[in-house]
Amino acid sequence: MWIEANIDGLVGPSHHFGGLGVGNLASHEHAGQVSHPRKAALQGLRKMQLVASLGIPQFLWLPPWRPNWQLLANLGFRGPPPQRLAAALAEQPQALSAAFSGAFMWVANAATITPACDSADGRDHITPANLIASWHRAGEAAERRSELELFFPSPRSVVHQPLSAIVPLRDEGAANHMRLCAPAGDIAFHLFVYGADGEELSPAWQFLPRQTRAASEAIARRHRLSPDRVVGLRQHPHAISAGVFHNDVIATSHLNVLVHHELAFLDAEQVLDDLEGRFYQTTGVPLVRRVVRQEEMSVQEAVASYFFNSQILSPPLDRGRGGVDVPKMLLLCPRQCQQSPAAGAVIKRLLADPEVPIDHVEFVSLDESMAGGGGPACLRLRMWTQRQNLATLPASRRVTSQLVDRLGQTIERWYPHQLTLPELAELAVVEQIDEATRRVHQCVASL
Ligand code: SUG
Repeated sequence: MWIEANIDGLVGPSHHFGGLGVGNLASHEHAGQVSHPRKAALQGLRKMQLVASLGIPQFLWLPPWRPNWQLLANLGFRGPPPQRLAAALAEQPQALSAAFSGAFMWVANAATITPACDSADGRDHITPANLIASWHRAGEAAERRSELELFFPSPRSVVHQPLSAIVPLRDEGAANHMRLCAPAGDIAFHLFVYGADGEELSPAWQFLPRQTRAASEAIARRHRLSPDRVVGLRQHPHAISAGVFHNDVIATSHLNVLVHHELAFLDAEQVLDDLEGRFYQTTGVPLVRRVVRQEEMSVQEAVASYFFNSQILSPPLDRGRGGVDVPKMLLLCPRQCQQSPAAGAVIKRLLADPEVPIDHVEFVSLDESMAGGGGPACLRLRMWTQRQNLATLPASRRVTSQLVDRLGQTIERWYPHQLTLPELAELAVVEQIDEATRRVHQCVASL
């Protein structure tokens, strides 16, 4: 029995709105506004606590250190720290924002993960995403390597190098990958979604597509996935222009359930019909695919409400013992969906559909993350493990009520209440960010 575990990225103390998300409308809209790192981290922690409280294995990754002095040095900003920071702010504010980036919280972009049961060599394969489309994210792969190796030790797993940092191989990780499988978890199909083939550019593009076909195909090859279980899908250019910078902004999936917008993919109906047939033949269970039509919810509304960035979760059935009702599947939506009549109608339709196993919905408040374009699903990376191997995953990163309490107190005490980009050039703020990072690392190490 293979089960899904979630790893969430803890928001760091330098969380701010730099406006650097390529094709990401929320990021652009909030650029330069006042951020609230403490609130952001507590909101993310509460989401992890909720998922853990359902009996779903929930882990977290800690924030890397900020600022990234190496990045500033590479860009030629040298000298004593105050001078370096002031020069970056004056001459290239994007560089200052990138050096203090808190975007690592969105770990759905950290890597593409495929479990051992899917690979020809019987090992888990992990490709850290190179994230080369944006200023502030390209350094994350190196920073996350030790956390990845902690969760995926050799020789059971292979943590590959990120794909080469070249334009045709733009890769943004699990946000553009969907693993569909039977509820037992071991027979799977992989959907890779990309916005461009490779090096081509088009004058029709409003925004640079962040994932390429060349990158997705390389990942499928190096992960040794069976080609007859891999499906490539092109993102609809209309969706990218409307602010769908990752597939998880327009499609969501879990086990044998796939919900997507009709404008998520280009010319994919035949491929997806075919997939439904093959999925049933191979797994013996139907692929429950539901399409949201444009008249039901426009792409603009999907981007505004972030409905498709909801997480679908399966609480373990043994929680039902003792008379507690357990939902078959739960939909964890951003609270913005409550303000969207279109999202409300789609949720109602899914709950009423007897073939869709989702029978419960919860709303979470993640406003600070949402303002940077990150909903519930962006904050988590899924991994699959055999139930009996769960105990071998790093206990220090497991979200328990004790960890939540202690981390909550640490965040309350040490994280900045609010931040703006110019404040990041102040030495006192830099020291506070450094101290807060040290405190959360110490807090987790001490448990
Ligand atoms: O890469 N936002 C992130 C949001 C990532 C969301 N992830 C998924 N969809 N899986 C991004 O655009 C904002 C940073 C800023 O505003 O400067 C940012 O990086």
